[in-house]
Amino acid sequence: MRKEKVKNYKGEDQVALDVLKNMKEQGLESTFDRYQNQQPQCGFGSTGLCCRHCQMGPCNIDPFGRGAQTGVCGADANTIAARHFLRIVAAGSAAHSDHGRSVAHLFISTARGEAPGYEIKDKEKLFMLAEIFDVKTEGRELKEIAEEVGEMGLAEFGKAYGYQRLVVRAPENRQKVWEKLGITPRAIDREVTESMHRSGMGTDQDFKNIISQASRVSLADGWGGAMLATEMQDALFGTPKPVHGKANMGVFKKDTVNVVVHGHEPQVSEMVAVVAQDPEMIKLANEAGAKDGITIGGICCTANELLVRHGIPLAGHLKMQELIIATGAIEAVVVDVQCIMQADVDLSNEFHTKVITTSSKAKISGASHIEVTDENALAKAKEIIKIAIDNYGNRDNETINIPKVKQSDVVVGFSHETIKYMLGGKFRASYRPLNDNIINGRIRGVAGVVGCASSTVWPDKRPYLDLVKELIANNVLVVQTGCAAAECARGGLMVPEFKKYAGEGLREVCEAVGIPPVLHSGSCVDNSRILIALSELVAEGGLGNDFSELPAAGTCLDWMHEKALTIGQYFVASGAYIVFGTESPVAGAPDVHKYLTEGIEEETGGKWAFEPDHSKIAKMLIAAIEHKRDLLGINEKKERKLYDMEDRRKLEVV
Ligand code: SF4
Ligand code: MSK
Repeated sequence: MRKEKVKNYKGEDQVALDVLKNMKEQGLESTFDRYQNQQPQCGFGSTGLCCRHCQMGPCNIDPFGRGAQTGVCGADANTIAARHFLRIVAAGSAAHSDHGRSVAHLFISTARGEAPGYEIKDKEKLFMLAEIFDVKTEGRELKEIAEEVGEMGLAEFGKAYGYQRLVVRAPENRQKVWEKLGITPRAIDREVTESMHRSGMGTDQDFKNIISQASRVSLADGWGGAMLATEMQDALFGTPKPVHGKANMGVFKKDTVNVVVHGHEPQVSEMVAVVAQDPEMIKLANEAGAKDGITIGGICCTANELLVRHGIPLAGHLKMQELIIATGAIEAVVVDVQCIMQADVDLSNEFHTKVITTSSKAKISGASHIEVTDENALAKAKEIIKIAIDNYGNRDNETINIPKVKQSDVVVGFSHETIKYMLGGKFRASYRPLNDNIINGRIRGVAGVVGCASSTVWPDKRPYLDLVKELIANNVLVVQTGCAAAECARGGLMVPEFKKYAGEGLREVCEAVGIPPVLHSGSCVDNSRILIALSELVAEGGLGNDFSELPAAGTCLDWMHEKALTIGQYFVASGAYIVFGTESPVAGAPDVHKYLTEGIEEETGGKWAFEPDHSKIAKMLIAAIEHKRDLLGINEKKERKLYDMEDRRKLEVV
């Protein structure tokens, strides 16, 4: 391992700072050091002005107009930046959708009885999917229905003709907008392939046309691959319902065998979690000296999946993965796909920790590989847990440093079905109360605060906590997914008691309904839940006839993965206002930037904003929500008190 001078840190996340201090004393580097070591990063790349799509390049465009204004082939800044944007969005779509494909395969294996340990847990969800896919249910056995639904789901990836079936869940007016623009998504794989084709040398060279494909490939994710992943996972593992859990690094104990599950696809981690509760395994752990048994703690979206369905503790998000390993108390890090830092392996070698890869798609040099398939998952999960138990005795007790931090309690699991149920009860499940409270102004609107928490920002600041506090203080209901949700869970924002920090109107509604003002809806693919919740708001009536009319907006502060840009683009293409807390990835091409932040609104009804000053973002979202309220004619005349930064600082995080 490269041991370089580690920077001094100051910041607000004491838990992380304690571990970072310890790492510094041991001469261990972290993602934060590597980020510093990369400075200054390439200005051409970060503003979208670098093209290496053919071997005549790489080509750069001089943003100051002094040097080259075209690539060797004549491609200008707009073409190069738009292609760059499209390839990011296509890659994000590919990642989410390949996840969805794995779930569809597991769904079919489970239906055929070829995947021991898995079962179809949520029959209502299965029947919902059967209805959308026109699969007959009457007089048929469940496994037959499930197999056909699985096949239909799988066909969405590669079918030769037609459009994504799940788009029928969008409001009718929205479907018409897509039809008019020619961006209704076809087969998922086709959209990804066409994106790669169009963005290659010498094909699509009209930036608006390129961005329109970015819309279509992103919609193939939001209303295709990601939505299929969410719904099929719900059918397999259960649709999330409110559940108590814990969040933060201290979930791991000195006297337990500690296993981290990390990545995105819950197939492996579901089995690992089941096996960890097996009395035989607990006995083995006890015999190995771990008197309190086995602890499973999650990182990234695998963590979110387990937390929202089973209340299994969430240890942290993306940028905490190394800090968790550096506690020296982790026997095994079991990873599946996406957001796994290669550096985890080197760091683990400084301790007794074993990194175990499980997917044929994601091996890491130096890690152990145990290939998990639908058929062998149960057996392999046992093998993995036994490896972790055997490794417990190899700990160096002197280097163990689990931060002494109070775990944050959380109440999570707010799927759109749950929200509907909580609003109206079992027999009158409906979004009506939410619509009414938005119309009467108690709740001003809804904000999605989602996506990554990257090494570019923290631990100097915890911007998600500030943002969410400001939003709820201004009576905006917050819905979260991904690492943004993990950060707010760690920060103690996801308990009903947190409603005391909400504005009066939102607080009253939360009290009446029994929900926190900050709703954890799941992982990155579960942004599809937000799309469906918004469809429900439109269908319920009184808030316009399309997403673009709703008093709603979304944000991701420090996005990292390509998937985040894809999510942003499918919301923009669905009619939403989306603010990302970074510089524009197409800043070097002012025409493309202007189109994404202004012109595209005339077409899709949604638009982007990029604002690196995070302290401004709550106000931008609130202003957008109030603007939509004005247009709907539901804004009352009386003056409202807007909480500003000063007021917000007075709010304490529990
Ligand atoms: Fe350069 Fe054009 Fe090739 Fe891109 S496609 S690397 S701009 S020559
Ligand atoms: S894990 S994609 S850092 S949210 Fe979904 Fe977190 Fe972003 Fe990975």
